[in-house]
Amino acid sequence: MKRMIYSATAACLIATSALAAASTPRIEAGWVRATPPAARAGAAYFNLTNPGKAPDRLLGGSAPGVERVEVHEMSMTDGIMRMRPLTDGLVIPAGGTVALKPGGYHIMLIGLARPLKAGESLPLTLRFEKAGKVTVTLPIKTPPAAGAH
Ligand SMILES: [Cu+2]
Repeated sequence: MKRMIYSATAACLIATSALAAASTPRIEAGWVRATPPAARAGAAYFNLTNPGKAPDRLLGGSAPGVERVEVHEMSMTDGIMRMRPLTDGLVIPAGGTVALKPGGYHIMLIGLARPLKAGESLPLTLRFEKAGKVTVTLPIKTPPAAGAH
């Protein structure tokens, strides 16, 4: 009887890890904005796809040389661009993609130990409610000037 319980538990563990692998969020077209020398904060952008059958939530993360990694939303309120941290995280629907891009959702890199230099890269670890931690290495780039075509 005891043996049967053990094998049932093992089968259950295998099923759970297979499920986790199938629902690991995909991070594509990612980049980090290069910062001027004295900047204390930067931002990262990417397309986030949840291939899983259940919604997941991006909660935050970590990166070397960065004090805090937060999920932010930028929006226009009363004609003013405002930025606010998403304290409950960013929901990614099952099978859906959410774009983190300039002027919208973004990853805020707060408390930079050193500037983010174009041409270098930043390993960014993202923390999800269900999928746990996912690490991606993003290129650091200087975007075209605002308003440029
Ligand atoms: Cu922000």
